[in-house]
Amino acid sequence: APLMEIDPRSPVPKYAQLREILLDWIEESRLGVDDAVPSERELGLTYGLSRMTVRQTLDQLVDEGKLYRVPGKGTFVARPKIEMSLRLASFTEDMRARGFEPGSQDLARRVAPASGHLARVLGVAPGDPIHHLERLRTADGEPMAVERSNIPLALAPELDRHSLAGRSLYRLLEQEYNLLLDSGEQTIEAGLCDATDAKHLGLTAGSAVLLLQRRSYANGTCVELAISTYRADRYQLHSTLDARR
Ligand code: 16G
Repeated sequence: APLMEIDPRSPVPKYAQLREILLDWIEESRLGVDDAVPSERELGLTYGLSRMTVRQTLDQLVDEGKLYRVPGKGTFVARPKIEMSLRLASFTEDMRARGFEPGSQDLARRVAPASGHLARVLGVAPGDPIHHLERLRTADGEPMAVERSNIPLALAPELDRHSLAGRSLYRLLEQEYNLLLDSGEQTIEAGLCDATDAKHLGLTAGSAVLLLQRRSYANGTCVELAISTYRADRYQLHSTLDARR
């Protein structure tokens, strides 16, 4: 393929033209994941651009998560983000389907009485005992999300007796308690990672994250309220859009 050039007469700003060029390199695999992008100086010389312009392009691509910087080393091609599943799938199922090895590390487990708010959300009485499970979820050993699950104790007594290390919670609920999750609702919003989750996820506090709240039901009964923090640098949402008829 012919090398793209910067067209000085184009109405498209130069930094945006360079962005297209670099994205082409990535899409055509001329630059692979973790490959170094030529330095600002080199790019400037090759394309006749000022260093300021080149930096603007690189900054933008870093902000978008297409590239990442290593201080003192340079700028590199980032891995493509994982498309977050918008089905009622378990983390384990979802990661396996993508060819990653799912993992789970217990951060905390306890039983505590439901606050008024939690009771309302779960449809139980305030003060009813609730399992709180806090887990770090990994894909091929890499931290991806912190998931906090709230499950009424009455629905899954002795859940705390079962180890969840390397095990699927949804599977366990199905096998041990006959709770087959069949519907749910979920909100997803942008947020900033707090210091605790940042430590678990290997991020800097204040990094962008996706905050998810999911309520899932088995046969009309709310089984789980999950409040989760997903890495925004590793996940994106994708949906198919049908025109309204
Ligand atoms: C998903 C769920 C989570 C659930 C987990 C069970 C969100 C947004 N989604 O990640 O609520 O606890 O699956 O996964 O948190 P597991 O069966 O692999 O333990």
